[in-house]
Amino acid sequence: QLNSNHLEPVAKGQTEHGAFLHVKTSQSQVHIVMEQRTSFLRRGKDAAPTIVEEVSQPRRSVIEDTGSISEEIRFHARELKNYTIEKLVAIFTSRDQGVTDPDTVSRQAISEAPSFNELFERHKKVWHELWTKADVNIDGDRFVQKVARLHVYHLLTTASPHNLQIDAGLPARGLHGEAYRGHVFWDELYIFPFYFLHFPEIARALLMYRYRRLNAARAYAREHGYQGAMYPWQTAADGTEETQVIHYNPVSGEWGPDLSRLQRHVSIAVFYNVWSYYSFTQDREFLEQHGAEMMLEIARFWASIARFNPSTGRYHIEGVMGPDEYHEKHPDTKKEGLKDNAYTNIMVVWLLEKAIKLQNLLPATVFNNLSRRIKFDLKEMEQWNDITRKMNLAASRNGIISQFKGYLNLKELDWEAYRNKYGDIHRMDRILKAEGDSPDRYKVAKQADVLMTFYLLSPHEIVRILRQLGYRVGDPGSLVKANYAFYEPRTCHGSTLSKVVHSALGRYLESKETTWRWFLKAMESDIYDTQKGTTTEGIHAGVMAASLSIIISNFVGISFRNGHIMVKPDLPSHWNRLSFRLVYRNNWYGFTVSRSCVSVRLLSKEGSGTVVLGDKEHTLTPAQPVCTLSRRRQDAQGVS
Ligand code: IFM
Repeated sequence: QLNSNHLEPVAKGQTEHGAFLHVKTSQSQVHIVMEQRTSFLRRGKDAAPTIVEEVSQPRRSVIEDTGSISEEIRFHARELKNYTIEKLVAIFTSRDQGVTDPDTVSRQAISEAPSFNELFERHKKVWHELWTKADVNIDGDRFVQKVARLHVYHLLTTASPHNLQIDAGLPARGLHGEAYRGHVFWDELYIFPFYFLHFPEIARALLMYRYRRLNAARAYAREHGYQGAMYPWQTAADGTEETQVIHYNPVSGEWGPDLSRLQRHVSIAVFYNVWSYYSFTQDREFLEQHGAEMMLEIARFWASIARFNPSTGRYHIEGVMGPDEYHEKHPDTKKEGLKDNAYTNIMVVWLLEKAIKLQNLLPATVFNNLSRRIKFDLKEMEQWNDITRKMNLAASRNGIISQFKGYLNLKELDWEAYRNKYGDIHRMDRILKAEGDSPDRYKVAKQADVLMTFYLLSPHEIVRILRQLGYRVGDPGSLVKANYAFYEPRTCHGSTLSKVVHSALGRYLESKETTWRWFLKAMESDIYDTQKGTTTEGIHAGVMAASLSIIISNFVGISFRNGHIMVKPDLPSHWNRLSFRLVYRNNWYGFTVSRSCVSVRLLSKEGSGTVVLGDKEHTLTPAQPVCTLSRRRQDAQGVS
């Protein structure tokens, strides 16, 4: 029952060369003008098309309806002759830069437009440039090759170089349908690495969407009694909270409360993306003028929501939800939200440490000016530092990090019984609620939550943070293995995002099989519409982009450390060869990985970069642009 009619007619009519249609969006009042030119051509077999109005005068008429216009062309066709009708449309909106009257501009554009053939040549050239930067070429796997390109294509039709000029975020479901009303979520966390590695300028433009909504995030924090900036779970044009408050359950046919706005962790994602963008690009201008301000304000928010409890001697965060959307509150309480969600608390420690670093990272004048502008006092960092040592994590047993306070005491779900009864149990929340029960009572998750921490931080980093907080933990490898073994079987994977997280973690489990199994499920998500109907409402941009990241991070084994590119390939055994390009810290590199050899080439004409292949460090320069590692040496170095 959503209103799917978003356009109001303004004007339309016939023109000398075709027709035009002027509409405006019903809420935001953006004017959109489409001006059409139709030419009637006859194409000889080899000859270029020529305008042949004189040969057989076509009769044109327009058909008008409310908010629509079309053209009808009648002519006498001769048997065995080819005819071409060329329709060009110019589209301008009142939001285009340098345009005050989209009517005039579109009319002028269409009258000056060259032929379709010429436009098509330009179009191909632009796409060729995009593909050169983003393509991944896989020999040995037709399915993955096809789907990887499908994913690249849909990401680029959602956010492309056009985004540099417009104030737009990246909607979780692309620009392809009405799912989630085009809202922007934390899914950026999964999507941005694609842009960091192939189009950092687009990533920057998307981050600017967040920066322009920093004031709205400040207001949202204040509205809830916090300091700094709290980004809303779902956001659209003006940066205010857009999350629905009721949720339809198709299993029961009833509406119920929706608390998902308590996913305050979206502010962790914004911080993480700003920091990652800076690490990938070293774009100091962005950091100094925009990024640092977002980071400090987000850190302030987390420091204000974390409350010190003198009786535990620790900081706690309450009233939030983790990425697992099934748990909305503790069972048998009315209070909304959870206490001490591990993903949130660990990531907050990580981000506060990064925010503290800003003081030394920024030039003193920049830091001081910014502090003055946002009334930042260095004493705040003392408290942040205290939190990084005393943040609470709910008690853990046998190396299992408890998802939140009380999680380990929840009931086990009878998975077999539900599988037998319902078959598809991806949405256990809806099933349990329809039965008058609640997922809050069970160890059942929609998607990776504790494991999400391992998607963003390395197991070493997590162990370091846990030890710093005073928790006894074993070695990083055992920690990730134990938590995967515990949480994966208790997860429904009701979100496509869950699949990429579980695939990515395969690298720490030393399990090629795990990586591959989840990777395939991720690749199948949209092309097969595995959620049965959700793809028709819009693509899943998160899984599309993150599946491409798995190719780079897991199969080619690329990671970035201290400005170096580390490469440890682990290709699926049936892949013969893989090649692609990426940009890191302003230098473009070309990678070719085959069964017998890995080679990396510096493509930029200036600059230099360090690549670590196997255990050997190579400095690539324009004079010495290539490094290679042969299969024999890979084997000797234990690279599979
Ligand atoms: O942001 C996600 C969330 O993690 C799971 N449900 C769908 C949202 C939008 O993709």
